[in-house]
Amino acid sequence: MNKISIIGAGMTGSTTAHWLAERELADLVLVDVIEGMPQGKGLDMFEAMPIIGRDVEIVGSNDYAATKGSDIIIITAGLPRKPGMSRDDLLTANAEIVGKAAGETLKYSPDAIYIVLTNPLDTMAYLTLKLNKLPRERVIGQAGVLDSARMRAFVAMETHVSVENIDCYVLGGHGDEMVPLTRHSNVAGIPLRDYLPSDKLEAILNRTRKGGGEIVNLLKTGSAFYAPSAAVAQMTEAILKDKHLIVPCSAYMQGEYGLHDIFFGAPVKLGRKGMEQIIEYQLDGDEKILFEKSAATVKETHEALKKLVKI
Ligand code: TXD
Repeated sequence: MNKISIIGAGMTGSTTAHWLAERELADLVLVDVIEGMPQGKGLDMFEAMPIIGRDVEIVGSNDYAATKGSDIIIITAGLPRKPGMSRDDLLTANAEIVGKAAGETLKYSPDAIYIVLTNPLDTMAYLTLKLNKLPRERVIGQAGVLDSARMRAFVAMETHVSVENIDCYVLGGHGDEMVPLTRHSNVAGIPLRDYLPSDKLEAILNRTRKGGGEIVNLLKTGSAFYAPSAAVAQMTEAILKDKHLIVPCSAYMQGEYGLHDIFFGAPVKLGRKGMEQIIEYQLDGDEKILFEKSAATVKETHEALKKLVKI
């Protein structure tokens, strides 16, 4: 059986475990700093397994030793946003938490692939890669699957077409400058910008960019977790089953899209080695401008991180 450790057993971490257990993909370990909480959630979830008929072990711990020998480490530890906060406002607090989680887990699972969720996402993935000195194949940030799913959901609401017929690609950084692509996104093969009138399309793009904030404002405490954890479960399955699935993820750029030394959202092929390939779309002039703007914002946060942590 494969083994997956989820660091941070809060809303996103525990819901990720839930989706993963249903898929019977791996034994699961939940780690959190709160005493008893990951143990309680792990036991409760394991007690559901006889009902749904899945043979996976699920345990919780406050000790990183429990993560020993993991194939995949999922990092969701850290503070979520409150209404009015940007993802970047979380940088100082979460850099410390993610730095610790990355370092401690590597001691017990030197070969693991990391999927990072904690915000500010692109920069936390960058921190994990740099601190742990890992090859770029082994660190992937989750953002694009979620942002694209939000866009797909909004298109489905507008068009009354099955969500399965709708493919969307939201690339760039996981912030307000993310780049929803309308030429590459489509409804049953018809490019979105041909399918929807421009005002409706523009409204969907705006709602997508602010999709995370919309949930934060509704929940008042905490941020989205169902769709984010479904996204990470899809990525995890693609890796463990060596599917070579192309989905938008945050990956470390080494020249792709003209970018260097930055985590950035792009279509990425996921398989057993982790991030197997970054797919480069042909971008038109307008799309290039949006990419550059988004990359500049992510770079700024990477630079702010470098002032906080020696990497
Ligand atoms: O798309 C994405 N990338 C995201 C990112 C989608 C959803 C959530 N996203 C981010 O993940 C969010 O902005 C936060 O930065 C993290 C966690 O969000 P979540 O909603 O799960 O927050 P919770 O419910 O507060 O859970 C965080 C848990 C909580 O139980 C803390 O006790 C724990 O993290 N925590 C720690 N665990 C282990 N080790 C340390 N040091 C630690 N510190 C806090």
